[in-house]
Amino acid sequence: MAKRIANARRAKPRRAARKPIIVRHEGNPILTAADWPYPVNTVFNAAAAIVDGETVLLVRVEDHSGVSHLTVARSADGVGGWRVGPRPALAPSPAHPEEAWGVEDPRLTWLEEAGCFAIAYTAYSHRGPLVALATTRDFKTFKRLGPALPPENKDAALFPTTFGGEWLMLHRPVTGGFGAHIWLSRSPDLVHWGEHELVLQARSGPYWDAGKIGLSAPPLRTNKGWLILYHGVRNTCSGAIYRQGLALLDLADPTKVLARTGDWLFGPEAGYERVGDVGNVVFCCGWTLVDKEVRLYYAGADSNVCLATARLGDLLGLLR
Ligand code: BMA
Repeated sequence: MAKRIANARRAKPRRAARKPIIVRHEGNPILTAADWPYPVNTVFNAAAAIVDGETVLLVRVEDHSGVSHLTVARSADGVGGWRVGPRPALAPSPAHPEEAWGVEDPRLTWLEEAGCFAIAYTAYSHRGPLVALATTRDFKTFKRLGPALPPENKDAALFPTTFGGEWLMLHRPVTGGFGAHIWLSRSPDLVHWGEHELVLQARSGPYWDAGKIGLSAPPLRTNKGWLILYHGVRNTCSGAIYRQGLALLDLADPTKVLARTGDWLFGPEAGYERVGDVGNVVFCCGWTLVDKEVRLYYAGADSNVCLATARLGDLLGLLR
């Protein structure tokens, strides 16, 4: 007995404190409505890309009617010195009734074979949100390809390359009574989509991603597979909590899930993530890769644009 107590009292060797994998930028939020050259309610859920060495964000902007459009913001270092466009870049068009209630949550992918960016966005129609596509080369002119998938569907992004001559897109249909999961569809021409396959499912029970899941940032090609950032929603008595997690899809066949994090990667902690128009939300639509550093552009509480960084190797390490 005495020996057991002595053993219990023996000081355990201290483990060095683990460095956090996700590091929030100390200047967060990096963009708010106060940075906008015209009056708006909130700016959030931005797509991101590196264009000619600059970081370009396509930011969702909610006006004072509640309807959203997209505006371009550029920065030389992706952190500060943002130059915000003087007017909306992609706003609901009367020629596109599917956008009647707004243009939301864009994801950008550089299409290698087509030599242009694809924007997958949520077009909010009178009869629900759907997935629409547009392309651009310069973020000044945009070519709409129209609705790709009918309501209710959101959280879509394209892969940068074709697979056997077909474009692939991840997206998140909502199936009444059967939850909200991530699917993959194929197209020969970016207009006609089919061969739909279920890829990643929401968990059940108490898990952080049990309520519903959806793609966050577009698939990122790594030598281990396609790195997927996705959001998970947990419904609680006081509302939903939106957190972010990771999965890895097979490089040659992205319908195969190679790994998925059990825990969330990051969730609402800071005041600017806890409090806002929709509290307890971290929501990400874009990331960039700069010298093996992944820069996540995400929104806190549907009210701002924030930056967090992580080493690519550390993220992949979570998916072993
Ligand atoms: C989702 C989307 C996002 C939003 C999130 C949290 O369903 O509508 O635009 O950021 O909810 O409110």
